[in-house]
Amino acid sequence: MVRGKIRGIAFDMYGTIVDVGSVAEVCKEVAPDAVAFNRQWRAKQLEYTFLRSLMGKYQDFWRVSEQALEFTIQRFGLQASAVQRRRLMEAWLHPRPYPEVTTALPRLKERYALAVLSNGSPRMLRTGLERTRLLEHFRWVISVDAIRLYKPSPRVYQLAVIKMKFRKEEILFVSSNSFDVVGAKSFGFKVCWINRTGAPLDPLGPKPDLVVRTFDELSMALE
Ligand code: LAC
Repeated sequence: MVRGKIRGIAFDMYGTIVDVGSVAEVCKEVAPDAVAFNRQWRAKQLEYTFLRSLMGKYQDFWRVSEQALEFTIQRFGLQASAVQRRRLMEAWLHPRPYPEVTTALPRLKERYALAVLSNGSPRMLRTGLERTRLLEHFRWVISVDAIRLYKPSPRVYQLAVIKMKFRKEEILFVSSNSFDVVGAKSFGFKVCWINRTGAPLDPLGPKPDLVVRTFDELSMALE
């Protein structure tokens, strides 16, 4: 149970609303083990966000993803043409929502003001949400690009407080990414961890208020 009044819900995008695993389908074009390739690509993408924030050398999530792709191609000893690289990158503009998300969001929208708070660049977020027809459910689409820092910097979560104009205790932050859950809880949000796979939580900080497997379970827990 989440205690206290919640007025708004801010969702992480990649891995939470949309399935990062869907990018693996395009990876089949260049990599024999597309799942391993995609996993490495995603891990490097996140690692580069942490490194760039620490170094104070921000580049947007599209560029970071391109650099992570470059590393991954080399790490796997693969060849990829410019056209194949472009197709791989464009998979981030055609994300696939988790199945229950499309029906759960309209229900949540009836009771709460909804936002996306993501590392994604404004173009990636807008295109992805338009193509999945999810854009209409969100009152705010907030990209870290506005402050040129990545999650889990507290300044990213503060950005949502500024845009949504609720107190941080009135915002429920929802993410499937463990580092994001810990970061948001450490900042002071109420937090729900969407743990679809039964993964362990990174033991770095405070625990989430709520742990569920799907958006449907989240919706039920808030009733
Ligand atoms: C995001 C990353 C964490 O959407 O997936 O912010």
